[in-house]
Amino acid sequence: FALNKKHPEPRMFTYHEKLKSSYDVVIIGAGGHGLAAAYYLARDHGITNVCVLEKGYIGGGNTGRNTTIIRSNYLTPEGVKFYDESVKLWQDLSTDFDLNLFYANRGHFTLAHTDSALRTMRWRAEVNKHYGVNSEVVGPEVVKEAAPMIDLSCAGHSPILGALYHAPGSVARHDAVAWGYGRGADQRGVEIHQQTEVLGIDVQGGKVKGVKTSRGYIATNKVLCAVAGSTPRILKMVDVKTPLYIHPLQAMVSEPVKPWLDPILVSGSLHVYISQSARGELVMGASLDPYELHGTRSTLDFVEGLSTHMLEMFPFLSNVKVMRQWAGMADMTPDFAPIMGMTPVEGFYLDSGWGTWGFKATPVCGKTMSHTVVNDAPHPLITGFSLDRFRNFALTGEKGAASVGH
Ligand code: FAD
Ligand code: PYC
Repeated sequence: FALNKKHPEPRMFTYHEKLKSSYDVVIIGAGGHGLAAAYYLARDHGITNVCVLEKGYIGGGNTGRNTTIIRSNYLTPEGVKFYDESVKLWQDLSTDFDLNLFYANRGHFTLAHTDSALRTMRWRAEVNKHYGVNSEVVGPEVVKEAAPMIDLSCAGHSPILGALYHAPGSVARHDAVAWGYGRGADQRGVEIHQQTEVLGIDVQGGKVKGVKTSRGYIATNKVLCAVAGSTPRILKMVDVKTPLYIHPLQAMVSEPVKPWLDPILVSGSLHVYISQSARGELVMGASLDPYELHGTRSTLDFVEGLSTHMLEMFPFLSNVKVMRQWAGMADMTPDFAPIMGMTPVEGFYLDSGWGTWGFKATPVCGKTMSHTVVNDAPHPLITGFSLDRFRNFALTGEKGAASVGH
């Protein structure tokens, strides 16, 4: 047996035996957001003395647990502009990384079963069009044309009156996104340390001085926290208060079946959504669990409720088997918009409040947070998402566009 000496470089990531004693920037969390920030810090700003610390493995948090829906049909001007920028970045990522992300443009329907839901769809469509985003309200016949297997009456009790149709709606392979950003950052000199937990943050005189980890102390003046469902634990270390609360969000997939569903469908009233993956699995989810819990337990109650409503829309699925179910910890905000940018602690930057909606934002978060860390000022696209908004009563209300029931 002979090793292939032509390719001595690692296939994906370099293993670093030791942490350095200091870095220019320390990023906590090797999910999509932390790795994207590392990637753009290196690629766009030339800052490579950076480490990403991950207590588990790359993409093992919500990045590897989500249902991969990408869209920009939000409700507020701040949201629409921000997510639209992300959708544009998504379209080039596979080429950028030289890695197939299975990015698939499918079209996205948010089904309306009541007059009041239709009114919100019209509102969203108008805001979207105003900012150049392709969304429009359509009748039930368009839904039937796009998904012929659907029962438009939903078992007779929740007839579909129309939908918000968003042509750019897409799906992608979620863990490949983390790998692509991670590999791109690694190739540019960023160090990724898995199995390395942040245990404390050294703050002196209101400024970040270093980070205590399970593998030793690191000196640094800049820390970016991108840990989604673990954000409250990190915030305790710097004594910063936010209105974040953690709820489980569950999902499940079926056994693979032949392709029959092109678009992504979300039902507001039935509180379920579905798409079909490149492998043929039906990827399905429901509402947030109604209790606060810092855990990733998945429940029978969830599978039963979701299956019941799914069969109301698609009765022919009654013999299709459920293969896997799981949960992630969603870091929810009161207004369903993220919390991004600077904090009262100098050198501590926050990328959080991603709740049930942050996968689609991965590229734009990397772009805007790297800019914010480098310039010590929030990127213009994230000023509506500052922590201050809760003190100033200037919320960015996105609940009507959250897609998942609450
Ligand atoms: P994560 O991927 O969670 O990464 C954070 C990382 O930080 C983790 O790997 C964790 O191990 C690490 N970490 C935590 N504490 C520490 C510590 N002390 N030291 C070191 N490392 C630490 N969004 C959408 O846009 N579309 C969807 O369809 C969608 N569906 C979803 C479905 C489900 C079931 C769930 C749970 C979420 C869904 N989301 C969706 C939301 C989306 O998954 C998240 O908002 C997004 O993945 C957050 O990415 P992240 O990189 O910020 O966090
Ligand atoms: O943000 O589109 C979304 C979404 C769908 C399911 C979970 N999040």
